[in-house]
Amino acid sequence: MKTSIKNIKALEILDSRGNPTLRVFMELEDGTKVKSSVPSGASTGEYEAYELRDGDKNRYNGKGVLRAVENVNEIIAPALKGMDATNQLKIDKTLIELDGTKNKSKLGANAILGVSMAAVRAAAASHNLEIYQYLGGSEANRIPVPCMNILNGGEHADNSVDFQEFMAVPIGAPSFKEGLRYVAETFHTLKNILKNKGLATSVGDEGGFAPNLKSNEEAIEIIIEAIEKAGYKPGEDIAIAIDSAATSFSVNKKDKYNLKWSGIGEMNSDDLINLAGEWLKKYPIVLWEDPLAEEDWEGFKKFTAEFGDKIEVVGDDIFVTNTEFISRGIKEHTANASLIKLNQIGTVTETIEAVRLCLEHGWRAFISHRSGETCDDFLADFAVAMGTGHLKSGSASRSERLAKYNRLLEIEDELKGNSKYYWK
Ligand code: 2PG
Ligand code: MG
Repeated sequence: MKTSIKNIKALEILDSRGNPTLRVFMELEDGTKVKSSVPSGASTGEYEAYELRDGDKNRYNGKGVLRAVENVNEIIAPALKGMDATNQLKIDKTLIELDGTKNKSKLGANAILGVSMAAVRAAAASHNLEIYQYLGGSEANRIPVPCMNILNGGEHADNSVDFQEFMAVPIGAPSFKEGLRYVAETFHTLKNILKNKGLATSVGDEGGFAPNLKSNEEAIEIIIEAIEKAGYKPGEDIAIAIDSAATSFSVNKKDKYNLKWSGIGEMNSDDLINLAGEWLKKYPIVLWEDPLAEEDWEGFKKFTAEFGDKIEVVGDDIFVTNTEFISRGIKEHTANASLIKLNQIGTVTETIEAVRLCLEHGWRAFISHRSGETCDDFLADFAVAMGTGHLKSGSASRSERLAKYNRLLEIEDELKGNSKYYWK
């Protein structure tokens, strides 16, 4: 068969932080050749699928992925050879069975995801289809609103800001192209403001600025100033989204927090909820991700009860793109959206299942990159295919971030006026 898998091979490459990751090459019988590269997180959830690293301190501080590479070359490749690349369900099921563990710790979710994504890419290419068409069908035309993380803190930066991501969200733009321009201009204006204040304009892992600010709130105020100075109306043209990544400053991953980077110190869940309430009164915030830590189901529920009718409350570390946790969240009203990261669960099929589960229950699904990325732009096509309306891929600097945004520009252009762009 033309679309049968002929060869699979993996290679150890480096991600945007200079840490090893995998690139998987796949060849089909009809001569189609593709490659896919795997991202890697820093503020990871406890129950994410397992990222297999060598642990050999003599190489890359133990972060090598030669075992995962070997698992692709020696175990996965022989098992998948001859299989039809268009049968994604079978491929992903086979990968899950070959691994046999609950969290993909035997072969490594990094090994598995590289192959799973390569199969999608190969099948699409073999049919002369773009990935967003192959996965999303011929009517896939919704381009996601780019939630651009222009100010970095927490574990993604070495500064005094506790909350990990402050995103500019071009909710009032007429198209993706214009939306991207709105927030890229805001990014550049922010740089000038920081410079004029004598603050650092170096960037964090996701390309946003990482200045030492006097408070977490100053991050929002300075972004609002940048939005206005760039000529836009806060809340109308551009709104704000936050990812607290609260697990990273939680002491017990539950209800005790220590805002260590700013030096604010101890807080409990109620303190964080009250703080959010104050900010929501003052600032045009439309989305808040991980306002509380991954084991703080009670806090999350309270937060959602208070603010869920006004804003999108997204669970990242708490749900880890896993339908088991999302189902519990839906039942317990823990949030009203889930973050979606392919490598948190490890196969394309399971990621699509997570998205569907959200949409079927009136939740939103927020498609996301990882803080460690490559220039692979699979995520952009995936977001259009899922049609979930928003994605985050970092800032307007660092090519691994722009690769996704630029791909979305391409897709919007290709759809020749038949695309849709709207916040909700
Ligand atoms: C997050 C992500 C991506 P990381 O917390 O949402 O922005 O960070 O990849 O480090 O988990
Ligand atoms: Mg997050």
